[in-house]
Amino acid sequence: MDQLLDVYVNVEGPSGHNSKWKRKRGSSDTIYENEDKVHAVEPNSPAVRGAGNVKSCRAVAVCLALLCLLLLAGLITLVFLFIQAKSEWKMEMVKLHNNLTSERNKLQMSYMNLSEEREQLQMSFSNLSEEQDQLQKRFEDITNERNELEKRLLALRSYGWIYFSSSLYYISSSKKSWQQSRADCLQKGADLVIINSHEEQEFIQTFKKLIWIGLTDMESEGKWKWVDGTPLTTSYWDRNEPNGVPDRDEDCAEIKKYDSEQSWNDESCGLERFWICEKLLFQ
Ligand SMILES: [Ca+2]
Ligand SMILES: [Ca+2]
Ligand SMILES: [Ca+2]
Repeated sequence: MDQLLDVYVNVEGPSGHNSKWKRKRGSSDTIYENEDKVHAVEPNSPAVRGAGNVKSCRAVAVCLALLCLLLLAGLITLVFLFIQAKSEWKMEMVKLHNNLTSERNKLQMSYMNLSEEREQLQMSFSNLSEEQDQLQKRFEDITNERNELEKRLLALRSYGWIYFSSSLYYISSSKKSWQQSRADCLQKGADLVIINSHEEQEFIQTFKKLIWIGLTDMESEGKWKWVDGTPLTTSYWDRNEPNGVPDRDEDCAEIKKYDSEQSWNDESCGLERFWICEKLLFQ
């Protein structure tokens, strides 16, 4: 019997059926007393488990609340960072837009300057082309003139004319008076030679003849003039020349001492001498 009581002591009654359980057992109050004792100290009883569940629920709630706070703080942080990043992005975009606008304006200005320079270069090129055409035409005209002069020179050489220092000279092969000599030159479109330089003086002397030159004082004794009316400035008179006085009537100049630089002599105009005509190429 003691063993049986020990068995009931260790048996847990089904929940909600305490009265039935008590009827079946009905033989011993000791057993029920032990049963109450068992319900008072059982750690796995529903009351104990309910209290534990409440504590667990509270802990879970606290944890969930903390987790929500953390999530909320993280979300706020993310929103703040997003707004800040968006603001910085907008500022960067504005800055980039301003830089692009400035670069575009510079490029437009450079393009305009280059366009103006191109137009100026085109204008200069056109002007240079026109000048080149004019120079080319001028060159062709000068070439034609030179060719024409060469032809005329060749033709004049065939008639006894000689070219020297921008003039043509005709040396006669016969002798005539000073007036007749000059008339012959005028008929040829020239005149008696006028000696303008030392080189021309030396050139005339190379013919080594007694030659009339275009110098006379027949209009006014002692006032020597060239046939073009210009007064005598540089002279090459021989020593003691001119010695024509009124009674000797020497009013025309000739080359006499052609071996000497001072070769001029005044002589009577009626005497016959060779003569030299001079025709300027450029008058
Ligand atoms: Ca001359
Ligand atoms: Ca004289
Ligand atoms: Ca004389």
